[in-house]
Amino acid sequence: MDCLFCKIAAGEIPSNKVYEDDQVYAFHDINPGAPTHFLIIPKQHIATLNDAGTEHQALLGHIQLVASKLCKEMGLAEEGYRTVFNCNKQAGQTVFHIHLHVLGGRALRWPPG
Ligand code: IU
Repeated sequence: MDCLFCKIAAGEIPSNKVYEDDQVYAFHDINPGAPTHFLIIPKQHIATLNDAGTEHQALLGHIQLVASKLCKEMGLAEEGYRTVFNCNKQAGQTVFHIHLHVLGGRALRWPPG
């Protein structure tokens, strides 16, 4: 499969790694939207959130818990941070391998644009 994020997770394309375990890989976004902006991706290819099913329930929960764990370690937890899955065109999804955006380090506006 020709998927950029599969290649990043496999270490075939370099990235600025934040965290890795048997299920997920996290790396700094190349075009950060906040002082801290990293992505958490499953090692397993799932194109969009629409393609996730009950078999991915634990994996999706794991991704969210990795986000909070890393934010605590980075000192972002007290001030706060945001986690976002963009799904498909109108949400601005550009890479079709699900990724949880984690943004922090500044006040974030709501609702997002
Ligand atoms: P989106 O939700 O699909 O729009 O997010 C894709 C993100 O992936 C976006 O923030 C890009 O800056 C980021 N990204 C990256 O970190 N490394 C890459 O090689 C590519 C995109 I292409």
